Order: sequence, then C-alpha cells, then structure tokens
Amino acid sequence: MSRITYYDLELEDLGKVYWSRNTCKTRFALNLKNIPYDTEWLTFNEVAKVIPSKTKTGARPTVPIIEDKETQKVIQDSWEIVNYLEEAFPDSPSAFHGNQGIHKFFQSQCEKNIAFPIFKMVVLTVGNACGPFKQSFRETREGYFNMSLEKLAGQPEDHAPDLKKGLEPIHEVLKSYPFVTGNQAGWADVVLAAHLNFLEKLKPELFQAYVLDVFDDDILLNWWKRVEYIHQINEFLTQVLEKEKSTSSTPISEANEQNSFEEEDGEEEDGEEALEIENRPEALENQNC
Ligand SMILES: N[C@@H](CCC(=O)N[C@@H](CS)C(=O)NCC(=O)O)C(=O)O
Repeated sequence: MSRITYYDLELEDLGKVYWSRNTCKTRFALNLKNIPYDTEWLTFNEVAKVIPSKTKTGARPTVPIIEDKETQKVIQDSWEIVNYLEEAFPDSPSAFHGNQGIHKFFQSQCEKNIAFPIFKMVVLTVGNACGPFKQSFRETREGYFNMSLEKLAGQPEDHAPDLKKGLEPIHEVLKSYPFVTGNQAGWADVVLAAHLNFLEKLKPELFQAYVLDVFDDDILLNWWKRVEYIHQINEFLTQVLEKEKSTSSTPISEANEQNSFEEEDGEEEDGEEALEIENRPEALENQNC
C-alpha cells in the first residue's frame, strides 16, 4: 500500500479510465514527481458523500483530494496538492523548479484559453456517461450556463478555432524548448497534458484532428510523446518504478530523452471571436468535470 491515496473521478459507463482534467492534474503531478500512489475511484454521486467525510472542512466536495498516510493529512484542490507534494517529497523531481509563479500563470492561461473549447467538445459525452448522475449533471450544468447541454456543446468544429488559438502560443514555445517552461518538465506540462488528456480520452478523433494535426508539423505530437511518462503512467507502473528506484538512482524524468528542435514557420491567426458565454466569470468555475 502506498503512502499516498489519490481520489479520482469515475464515469460509470467508462470504468476506470482517467479522464477528468482536474483530477489528472494531480495524477500526472504524482507521475512527474515519481511518487507511488493508490487510486480510489469515486462517481459524481460518491464525491458528494465521501469527500466531506475526508476533508472535514465544509468546502465544496470536489476531487482530486489526496490522503497522506505518513502525516495523516488530507489535501483538496490540485494546486494545493502539488504545493503540498513539493514540500512533503523534497527529494522527488520538482514541479516548479524554483519558479512557482510562472507555472501558476500558465495554469490560469490554460483555464482561460484551452479549457472551455475542450469542455464544450466533451460535455455531452461526460453527461451521457455518468450513470445515475446523468439527470443531475444535465440540470446543474444547464442551470450554470442557462442553456441546454446540446446548445452549449454545439458542433466540435465550432470550438476548434478557439482551441487552436489557445494552443498557438504553446506551439510557438515548444518550437524552441522541449517542455512548456523550458528544459525540464514541470507543473505547466502537467496542466496542459491534463487538459489535452480530457479530450484524448473522451473524443480521440477530435484530439487527433484539433490538437495533434492542427499545425503543419509534429511539434505538439513530439511534446505529447515526450511527456508520455506523465500522462500514461498508472499506479501499477508507479509500483514498478518504486521497485526500480531501489536498484537505480536515475529518476525517470531525467532518463526521459529530449528531442532536438528545429525552427518552423508559425501558423496564421484565426481571428475568431470568443463566444460571449466565455466572458461570464462563473463559466470557468462551472466546468467542474
Ligand atoms: N479547483 C479544483 C477544481 C476541482 C473540481 O471542480 N473537481 C470536479 C471534477 S474535475 C468535481 O469534483 N466535481 C464534482 C461535482 O461537480 O459534483 C481543483 O483544481 O482541484
């Protein structure tokens, strides 16, 4: 049994597939930092029942949370969790590399520019796959956004220009650097991978068309492969790594091969206007899946 127990969100119709962007920020941070963990899966209905009994703070029940058996602490919220992990596991690869602020800035840029187009591409899939929570998911989200889920979802191609616009500055950076904030993978890569994994797991064909194939080069594909050790590891692999660690002192993140980089032409701006709903302050808060 691992020191860390991590709570993830299960969609009844999908089984144990990690899909949720907020929980994946924590899953991928644990992977980045090479920290073994056990996953407890909760459905939407179970989140409301189980999380308050764990956190005991009265805060809105959300996942991710982690429980640390060594310190008996329970931490809620992916940002709080990564900060806790930085302190609690000082010998693990860092998520911030001494520059927490730039990673936080990137996170908020992703929430603003990447999250919403992806949310709209997958919202019907999530709504249809959450079993007994289906009606409640529809009612709450339709209430937040004051429109039907179908209207919110629109057609995937409606949201592709906004997603491309959000990816453009990242694509530019990745022409020159292997990772989002430079030469080492960190929280920024974790956050981006979590957002893109949301689309990849629920709509792989849209992930291919609107992320991997959206620019005329392999820059994003190469980054996606480079950070596979963050987004493809599950707890079984972390147990294997744990064993390997006792026989080798090279962290997997250091062992990860870095590709070479060539200057390539940028893509043209789309000039698409953001949808009005995106400007509503509660819109970001309420994409809570
Ligand atoms: N800022 C929080 C957001 C957490 C959040 O909204 N989690 C969603 C899943 S991604 C949730 O638990 N939703 C439960 C619900 O809507 O009932 C974080 O980063 O951890």
